[in-house]
Amino acid sequence: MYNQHYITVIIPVLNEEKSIQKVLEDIPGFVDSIIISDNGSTDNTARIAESLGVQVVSEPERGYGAACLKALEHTSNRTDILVFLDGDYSDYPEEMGLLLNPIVYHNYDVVIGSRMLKAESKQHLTPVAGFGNWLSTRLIKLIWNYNFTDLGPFRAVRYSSFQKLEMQDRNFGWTIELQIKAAKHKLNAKEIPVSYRQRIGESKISGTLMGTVKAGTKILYLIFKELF
Ligand SMILES: Nc1nc2c(ncn2[C@@H]2O[C@H](COP(=O)(O)OP(=O)(O)OP(=O)(O)O)[C@@H](O)[C@H]2O)c(=O)[nH]1
Ligand SMILES: [Mg+2]
Repeated sequence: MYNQHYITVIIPVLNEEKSIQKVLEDIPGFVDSIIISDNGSTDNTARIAESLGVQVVSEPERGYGAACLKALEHTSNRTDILVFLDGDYSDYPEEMGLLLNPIVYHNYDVVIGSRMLKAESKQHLTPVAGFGNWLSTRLIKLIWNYNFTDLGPFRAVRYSSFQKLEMQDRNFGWTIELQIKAAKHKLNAKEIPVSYRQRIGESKISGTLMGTVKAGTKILYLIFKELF
C-alpha cells in the first residue's frame, strides 16, 4: 500500500531473461501486486519470475497491448493505481513514487514518466524514437490540446479512471491510445521527468528499423483513427 492506495504493477515481457530479476529487485516494497504478462517468451523469463514468487500470466498473441490486456484480466479489484513498467531494465522502478504522488496527493488520474524532460534520459532514445515522440505529441497537442512530450512506458493511472478508457490496442498503439483517450475523457494528466537507460539485451523495437517503422505507422494510424 502507498498511503492507503493499493498498487498493481504490470510488466509485459518478451524474452527478458537477462533483465527481469533486476527489474523485480528494484520494485519498491510498498507495491501490493506485480503481474508479469509473458508474451510468448522462448527463454527463461517466466521461470525466473515465478522462482521469485511473482505472478506470471501468459498471452501467446504477440503484442505489447495484448500482453497488457491479459494482465488486466488478472488485476485485483482492490487496485487503486495501476503502474506500467517495461521488463528490459531501461526504466528505474525505484522512481515509482514520483509517478504515484500526483495521483495520491494532487488528484491526478494519469502520470506519464517522460524521458524527454531529462537530458540524461533523452540521450538513450534513438533519434527516430525521439522524432516519433515529438511528432505524435505535437499532433495530440494540436488535436486534443493536451501537453505531452513522450509516449514513455513507465506510467501510473488511477484504476477507476483507467476503466473508463476501454483500452483496445493489442500492440504498439497501446501507449498513445491511453494518452489520447485520457485527453478525450478530459482526465487530469501530467508528466514527470524520469530516468532512462540503455535496455539489457537485444533491442526489439526502437533499436531496429522494422520495429520503429511498424511502431511509428501504428501510432500515426491510431491518432487519425481516434480523430475520426
Ligand atoms: N517488442 C516487443 N516487446 C514486447 C512484446 N510483448 C511484450 N513486450 C515487452 O514490452 C516491453 C517494451 O518492449 P521493448 O522491446 O523494450 O520496446 P522499446 O523499449 O520501444 O524498444 P527496445 O527496448 O529498444 O526494444 C518490454 O518489456 C518487452 O519485453 C512484443 O510483442 N514485442
Ligand atoms: Mg525497451
